[in-house]
Amino acid sequence: MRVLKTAVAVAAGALIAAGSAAAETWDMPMAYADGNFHTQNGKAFAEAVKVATGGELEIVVHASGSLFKGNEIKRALQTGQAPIGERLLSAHQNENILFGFDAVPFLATSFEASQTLWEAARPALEALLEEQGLVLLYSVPWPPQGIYAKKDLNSAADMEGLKFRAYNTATSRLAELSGAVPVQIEAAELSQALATGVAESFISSGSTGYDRKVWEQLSHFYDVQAWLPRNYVMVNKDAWEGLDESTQNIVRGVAMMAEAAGTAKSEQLSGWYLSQLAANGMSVQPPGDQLRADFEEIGATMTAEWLEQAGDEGQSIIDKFRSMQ
Ligand code: PCA
Repeated sequence: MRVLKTAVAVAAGALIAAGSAAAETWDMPMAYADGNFHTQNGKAFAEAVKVATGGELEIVVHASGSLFKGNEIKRALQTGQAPIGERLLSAHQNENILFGFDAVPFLATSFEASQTLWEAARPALEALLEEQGLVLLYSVPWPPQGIYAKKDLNSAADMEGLKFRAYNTATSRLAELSGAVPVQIEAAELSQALATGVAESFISSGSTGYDRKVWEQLSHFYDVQAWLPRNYVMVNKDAWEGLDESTQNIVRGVAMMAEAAGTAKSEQLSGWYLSQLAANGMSVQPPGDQLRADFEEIGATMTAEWLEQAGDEGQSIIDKFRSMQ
């Protein structure tokens, strides 16, 4: 009896060892709130990978910048500190201007145009990431970007001197060109920055305004629809190459579905977020004529600056985008 028990225990131990040798667990840092639609989509992606690989690959999502802060995630992936993660790539426009193709003002302002721009830019982005040791899996846009403030903004002149929270160089530049004072803050720290007066205005989607309950400090949202920046889920190349081919194929397939599902969700929730801002007492409106005209002028300057820095590669993305429309 004792021998049998020992044999069963040994066999069970061997099975567990065999199972754990084959199965892999990947930590997935994400920068945004747990309830945010990107995070929820990332969790659905992780769950689907687990089911579809029969548990061979388990992805564990860490939301709200809890494992790595937003501005640390890309480096963590490149250095292999995390195998997979999500990042707003336009935040790295200062590293390579191409990362900012999705934050060029008024280039693509609808979900449809954002999709076309993405199709035009994807090969160049994939190649750039590959050079940096990263494999792109999927990308999902945020809803269109508008301006938050705690007073009426009738023109850019009304933004003079406002402490303006920025999330990348494009949003800093927009602040500067409007006479505001930019300060870089991750979405995870936004509520605190508004509460302590470090920031009093910013540009973002209804999604981030809703996630951060900004109606507690701010009163106005202007639906400028300046651009739809994207989040990107990427894998460290060595980690990717460590997967067998069939697992890679499964992950690719699930990623395609996550891109489609996340994009549909973003579009579907876009109006709902704005209705929630209004339901919580904010004035939600399109920009007036002067504010719109001022932003268009600022946008033209920023577009010219982006094209100048992005050179032929940037121009060819834009030419391809225009030819596809
Ligand atoms: N929310 C993110 C990026 C774009 C958006 O809509 C943020 O404000 O940080």
